Amino acid sequence: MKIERIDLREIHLRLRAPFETSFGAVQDRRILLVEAHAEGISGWGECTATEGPFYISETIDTAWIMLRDFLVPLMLGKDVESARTIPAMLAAVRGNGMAKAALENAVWHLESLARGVPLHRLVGGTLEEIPCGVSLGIQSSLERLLAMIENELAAGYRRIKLKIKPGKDESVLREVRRRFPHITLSVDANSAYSLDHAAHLKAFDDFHLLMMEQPLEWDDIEHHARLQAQISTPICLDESIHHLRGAQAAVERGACRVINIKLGRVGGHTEASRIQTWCAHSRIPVWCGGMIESGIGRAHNIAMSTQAGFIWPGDVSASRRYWDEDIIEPEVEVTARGTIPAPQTPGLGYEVRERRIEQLTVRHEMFSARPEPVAVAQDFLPQ
Ligand code: OSB
Ligand code: MG
Repeated sequence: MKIERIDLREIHLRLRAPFETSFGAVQDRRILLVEAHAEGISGWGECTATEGPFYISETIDTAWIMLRDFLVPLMLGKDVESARTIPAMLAAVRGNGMAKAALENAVWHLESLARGVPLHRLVGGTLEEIPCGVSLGIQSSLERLLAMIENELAAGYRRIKLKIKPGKDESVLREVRRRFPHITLSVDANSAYSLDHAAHLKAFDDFHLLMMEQPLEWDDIEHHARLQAQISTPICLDESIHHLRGAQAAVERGACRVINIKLGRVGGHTEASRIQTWCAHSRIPVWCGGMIESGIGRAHNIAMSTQAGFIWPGDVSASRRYWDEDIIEPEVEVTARGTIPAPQTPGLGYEVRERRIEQLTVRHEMFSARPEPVAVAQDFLPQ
């Protein structure tokens, strides 16, 4: 497939309710979409960078610049036999995994359409359906949080994850556990604590959490290893993991017992697959994290999660939990058993609603491969 054209678009999409983590709240999402064209068809990827550099260092605007000035030029006009070769083509650019993933994943989608197979099969997925959990933002009232949990359990979700930060943690967890003694419960701190809080975090052992996600610094391995040695709750790393080598180092150092794989953070389907394969071999559970994606990112997450290493429920949930109207058709729905069936049609398994995307677009740049120099052109030069 020769990559003939790449489009970058920014759309604005409003969440049904604000989503609050330890690093801030968001309601109006700015989402960067990448569309890659070849042979008369196109594939879509979503950049999962947030509006500000508060989760990891990338933002939607840094990703746009990286794509425009460095990554798109490396791909345009290139003949790509398989999307799996893309990380090597982009290797000269350091970091910027979310920008790279948006581009690589668009080509994975394109390739799945060209080959006429579902994307999840192309990336190596074997599961017929994926187990789903929900991530609940920090709430101003405990009553409200308890009602939300009740509601998500009734909808069938298999794991509840609560966002926490200092002051919004132990007392909340105690009440949630009192009300729901047996549910599968986890917490995510998004780096809100330091090793000085070790004794405080040790007290969470009493809550029998499935895991504690990224309690310490966003780029750390060592402090997490020291914390894990003191607590019995398994630590799950999110922000700290950017590639297979990092995942191996973290596991071998004892910094975590679980890994959250996010497609954007690890740079795309190719690296995500490598990490899940190694973790499955090493008996490290992995699960798919979310970045409050639109339907395009959500569909890629579903495809990734059908690989056999993804044994714990992920943060991939129904479109309607986030959006009044998604940008794919049908929207992502979750069964009463808390699962999403892997779609069986070629490509993402969901149609991209291009007219709706057009309406939501606030910025659009198009990049075309220069036409091939024509061998006979000199015959037409003036004598
Ligand atoms: O740490 O998992 C996280 C959203 C934004 C930034 C970081 C995180 C999250 C979530 C969202 O937890 C989960 C979802 O998309 O449902
Ligand atoms: Mg997280």
